[in-house]
Amino acid sequence: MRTLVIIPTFNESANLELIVNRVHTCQPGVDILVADDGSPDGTGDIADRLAVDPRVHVLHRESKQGLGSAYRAGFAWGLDRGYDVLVEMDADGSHLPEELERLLSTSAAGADLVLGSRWVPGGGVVNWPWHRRMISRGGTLYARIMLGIHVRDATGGYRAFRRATLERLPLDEVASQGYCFQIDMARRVLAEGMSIVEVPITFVERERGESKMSGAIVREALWRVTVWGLARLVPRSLRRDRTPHSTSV
Ligand SMILES: Nc1nc2c(ncn2[C@@H]2O[C@H](COP(=O)(O)OP(=O)(O)OP(=O)(O)O)[C@@H](O)[C@H]2O)c(=O)[nH]1
Ligand SMILES: [Mg+2]
Repeated sequence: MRTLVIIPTFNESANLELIVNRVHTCQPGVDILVADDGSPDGTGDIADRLAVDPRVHVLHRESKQGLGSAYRAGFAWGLDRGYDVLVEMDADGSHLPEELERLLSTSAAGADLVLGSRWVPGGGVVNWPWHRRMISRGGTLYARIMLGIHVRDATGGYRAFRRATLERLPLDEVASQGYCFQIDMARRVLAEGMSIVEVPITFVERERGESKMSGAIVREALWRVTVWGLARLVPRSLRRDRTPHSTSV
């Protein structure tokens, strides 16, 4: 199995080398793709330097275009090059490379999508303030109710997709940009009748660099989940019929 770990970066100069080395210490056989959005702090240059190791690759994009867009570009890059498993991992050390083995073995056992989950027995968070816990748990609860998806951690970003899973999804149609991207991908996997398996992870709050979490990212998720949920929950008969065959007087 050829595995690609995709690490999106924006201003992660204090973290990138550490995380790349940790991944290769834990999993020497995996390749890494750093998807950098023109970080002003020089993260892209660090990635280029790390790419003297043939297992490290870099995708440079000119400007900050969002996490969802970075992952879509990373998936396309990995699918084009024949990888069997594509992993999402943050650069800031929140996703422990030491736990990657658990995701990979669950993927190899047949899960179409493996979610690293903070909110299943054995999972958890370290050093997270209460408001981040509330956003994470509240976000998943809202997604469960609105979208009818039965996952415990819908917003987490430590995941392993099998190649065939991504090939079945219309990636070009996924418009979510922030953390809503994770909810969007999970709902699409389930809508296609594919399987999600959650494995416990310990999410450690970043120690270096700045978070890109923002009010706009939370609002995007709220808005999109509400729209998708209403489309699912409101009976068709109550929605305005916009089909070309309808007549209105
Ligand atoms: N390429 C790219 N990467 C991004 C973008 N936004 C965030 N990232 C990266 O995505 C990962 C997750 O972002 P974080 O800022 O750590 O978000 P978070 O983990 O929810 O927030 P914290 O817990 O506060 O760190 C990090 O590796 C970021 O550098 C973006 O627009 N483009
Ligand atoms: Mg983070």
